[in-house]
Amino acid sequence: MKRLILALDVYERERALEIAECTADYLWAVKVNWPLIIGSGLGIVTELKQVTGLPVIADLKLADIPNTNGLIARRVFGAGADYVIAHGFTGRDSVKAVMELGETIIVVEMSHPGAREFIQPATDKLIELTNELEPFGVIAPATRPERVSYIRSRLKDGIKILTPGVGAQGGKAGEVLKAGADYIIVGRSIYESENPRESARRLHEEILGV
Ligand code: BMP
Repeated sequence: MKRLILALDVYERERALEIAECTADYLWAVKVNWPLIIGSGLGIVTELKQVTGLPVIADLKLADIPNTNGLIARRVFGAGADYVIAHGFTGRDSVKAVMELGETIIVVEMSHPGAREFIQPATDKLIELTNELEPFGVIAPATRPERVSYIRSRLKDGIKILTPGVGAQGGKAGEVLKAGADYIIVGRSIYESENPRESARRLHEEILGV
């Protein structure tokens, strides 16, 4: 089973397409974030889908009023994105505005140290919101497997857990999958490596071994 998501945080269109194409065999999906959209335009979503045949996750971390979230999400789903990531802290109405347009992933906790300041204290409420709205999945930190276990234990069955933070941020694929993650999100350890295909293959093997 494929459980690896490539975080394609480069600016350049050609580099992005090249890395996505050569790693696609080992991926479940490709995630695009602001750097790639700013550098290459929204059309990259459509192109990545054509080149890889994989789902594309638009990691926009939408955090606005419902109308603005909806205006953004409509265009991004329209470009072919299969999933859009939204923050939950802006409230149910803002998240629902995205969910009405397509499959949504809600941030319930982040992987960086600063997440402890404001996001982690709100995780329980964000889990509650998620269980009520039942989106496709949530973002949780691969850098803190114990938090992934905690989130898993409180999340409704069927809601997927996607975890960034493996590799460059210090998280370990095996540990976070054992803690309950469904997918791992990896960026720099793949796209900055000398051989992105080989790096993706190794991570895929590690996943299969769990
Ligand atoms: P990297 O493997 O290079 O650290 O990339 C991780 C990716 O996941 C980046 O696109 C980052 O924006 C995203 N991400 C994260 O690292 N932590 C989070 O809590 C949420 C994220 O979306």
